Amino acid sequence: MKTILAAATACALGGAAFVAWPPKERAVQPPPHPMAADGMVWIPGGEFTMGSEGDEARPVERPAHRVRVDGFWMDATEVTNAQFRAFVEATGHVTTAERAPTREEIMEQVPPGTPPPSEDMLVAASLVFTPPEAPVPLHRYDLWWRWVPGADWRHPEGPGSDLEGRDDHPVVHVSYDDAAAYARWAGKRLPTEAEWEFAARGGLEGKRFTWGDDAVSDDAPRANIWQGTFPHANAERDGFPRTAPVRSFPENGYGLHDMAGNVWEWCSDFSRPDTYRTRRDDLTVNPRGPKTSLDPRDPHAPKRVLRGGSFLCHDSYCSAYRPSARRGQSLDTGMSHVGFRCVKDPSK
Ligand SMILES: [Ca+2]
Ligand SMILES: [Ca+2]
Repeated sequence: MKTILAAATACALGGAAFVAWPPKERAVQPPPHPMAADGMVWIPGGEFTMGSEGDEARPVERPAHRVRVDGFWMDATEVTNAQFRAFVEATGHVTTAERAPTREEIMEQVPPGTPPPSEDMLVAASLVFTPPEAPVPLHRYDLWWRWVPGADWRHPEGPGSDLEGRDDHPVVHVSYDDAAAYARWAGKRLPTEAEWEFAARGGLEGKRFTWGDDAVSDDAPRANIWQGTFPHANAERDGFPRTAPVRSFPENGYGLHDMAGNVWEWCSDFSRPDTYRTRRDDLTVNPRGPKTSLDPRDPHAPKRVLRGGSFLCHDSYCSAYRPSARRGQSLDTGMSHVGFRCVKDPSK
């Protein structure tokens, strides 16, 4: 739901898996595609181990299991503010965060008997990361997520902020519906989480991170994540306290940037904690996720999967920049660290 409750799920996650390098499929010539020059790269498809049995892996990442995905095109970067602006100017799209929710919309996503929201909740708003001044308990996400009226993709930190100098930063404060609308307009679609994870691994088999097994180091950042002590003291050793321009960090083995960190990315699968446990076959082919979502802690809000972690991830807190890390997010919730990228099927 478009509420602070959605932030509750905060970060979390763990990793490992594999794919031979170079993958055999790499030898296959990518099919011709009119969008190939539009910032997309060819992901050859193949088999890999999805999920993780590693020490950092959360229950939702287990069990690791074999999956095969067909080849597809994928945006080399997260969708930028400039790209999203072109979509809005062409279509007149108004994002979820720019519309005031109705009382009925909110009541649909809370347990029966919940008191109706107050009038001040019925305004256009979004959740903005607002660091506390001192250490706080790490389960108190409500101490660093603030419901800010007027926060939206054009105003990432709320009224008074803008996109000056941020055309090449990833768009944020986009709901699943906004991301899906952009994808349709662009003639693309959102990735399945199997496609996303296969692509994030970049052809590396069984590695903890998109770059291999080398540990995350505050002194040598490999992605736009958090350095220092979360959530009050960001050492900013990577140079970016919030979003970074896309392509600021090295690409992975498939030519993709920021599959670890910067902003979380929407996938098309509904989110359930038992998704992997229901996969009985030795090889699951092109999985598209469950038919409905389930979050036992928040059962009334439909959720889809987010991948990749964000500029708020640190190994002391969530390590969600691992390629197996996954989290559910309610469809109508945008946040200041959530964006997306698109994929496209090869031309027949
Ligand atoms: Ca950073
Ligand atoms: Ca990302």
